[in-house]
Amino acid sequence: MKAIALSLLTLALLVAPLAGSGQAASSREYLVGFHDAAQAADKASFLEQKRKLKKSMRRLPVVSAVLDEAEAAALRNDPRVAYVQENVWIQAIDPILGAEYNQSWGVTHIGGRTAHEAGKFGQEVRVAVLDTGIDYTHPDLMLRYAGGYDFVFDDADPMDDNTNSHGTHAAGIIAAELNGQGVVGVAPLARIYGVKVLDGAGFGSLEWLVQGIDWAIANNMHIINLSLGFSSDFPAVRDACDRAYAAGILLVASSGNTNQGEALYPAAYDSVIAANATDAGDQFGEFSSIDARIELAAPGTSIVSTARGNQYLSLTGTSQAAPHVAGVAALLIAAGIQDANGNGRINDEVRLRLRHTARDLGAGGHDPYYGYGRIDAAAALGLGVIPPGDGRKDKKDKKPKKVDLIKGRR
Ligand SMILES: [Ca+2]
Ligand SMILES: [Ca+2]
Ligand SMILES: [Ca+2]
Ligand SMILES: [Ca+2]
Repeated sequence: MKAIALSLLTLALLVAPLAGSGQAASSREYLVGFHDAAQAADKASFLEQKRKLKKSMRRLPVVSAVLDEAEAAALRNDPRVAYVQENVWIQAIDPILGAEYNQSWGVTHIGGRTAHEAGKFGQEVRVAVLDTGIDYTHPDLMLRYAGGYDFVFDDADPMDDNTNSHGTHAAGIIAAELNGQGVVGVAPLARIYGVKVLDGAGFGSLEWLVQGIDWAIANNMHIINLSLGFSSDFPAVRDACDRAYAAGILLVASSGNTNQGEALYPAAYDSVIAANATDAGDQFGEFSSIDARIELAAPGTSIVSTARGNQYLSLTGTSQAAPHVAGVAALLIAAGIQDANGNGRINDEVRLRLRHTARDLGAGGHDPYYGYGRIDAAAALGLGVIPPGDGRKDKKDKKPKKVDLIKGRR
């Protein structure tokens, strides 16, 4: 990928003058520069006697003083004085955050930037990424990472050891830091938990997966992201997902890169949101599934996100779609969505909001390609509608690397 230009903090002048406090209304603060230090010291003591001195610089031949206009004019005519400059406010130039939004086209496309500009960042929402682990040393993830567990090696260190950084990539789509570098996630102030249930090759066992779901329930996760799947309906997984959902957790899973076959489990379960992939033109990702159980569509082609070893990587698949959905869910939870039906949990309300505010695509209403439609963070948060195609600045696609952990092959 192209290099990310780091924005520099530089200073810009504003034009708001600072009135001298406690002085006559016509008095203002000035910086007075001299040609040499002796002149400055001489004038400093004079101004101090007149109680007009503010500060004497230690090394520079400069004093600051509160002066009226006549005094300032007199100093300007003094041959010892190099300049008389009114004091004004200055301000840091904001980092060029647009670069992150250009990299993260999916985040921008679904209204993520609109959400962020409205102060919606998914603050403090707990998202468990059940995957190959997370490279929590990545500068775009290290502040977002909040813990986790490794059920593959049975230890508390869920470092990602997957060649394609599968879990690290999903984590970045959900919550990569809005820090002026790299990419930005949908919910860049969410808390990310790495729950490693897949090994470095992308394979996992049912036991690891069930343990991972159990961990998420025990640790009060709000959301579980499952960029994984299989064609068999295993009662152990079904029961674990149903119980997690009943416990109030929102579960999002990739439908599977089945090339228009049936959706995989756990996405196909009622208790889990099945996410299909769309491209920057809201077209169906042809590798996705076609199934009446598809619930939502989300960006999943040529998605640039975090990779192991301080890298960024473009990946394509339904594995990239699910984390976009999880991110929007985090925005809604942080925004304080209410338990409207009074059943003691909000995951059902979040789910309905995601459906009702999705942009309907393809055949009218729910359909087996896009489900209820492509997710829209701005609409879900009631922030209005962004123009279609927004944020897709660089049309020149990088060659997508297809990752297919869903089907257990690479
Ligand atoms: Ca970033
Ligand atoms: Ca489902
Ligand atoms: Ca509820
Ligand atoms: Ca439709």
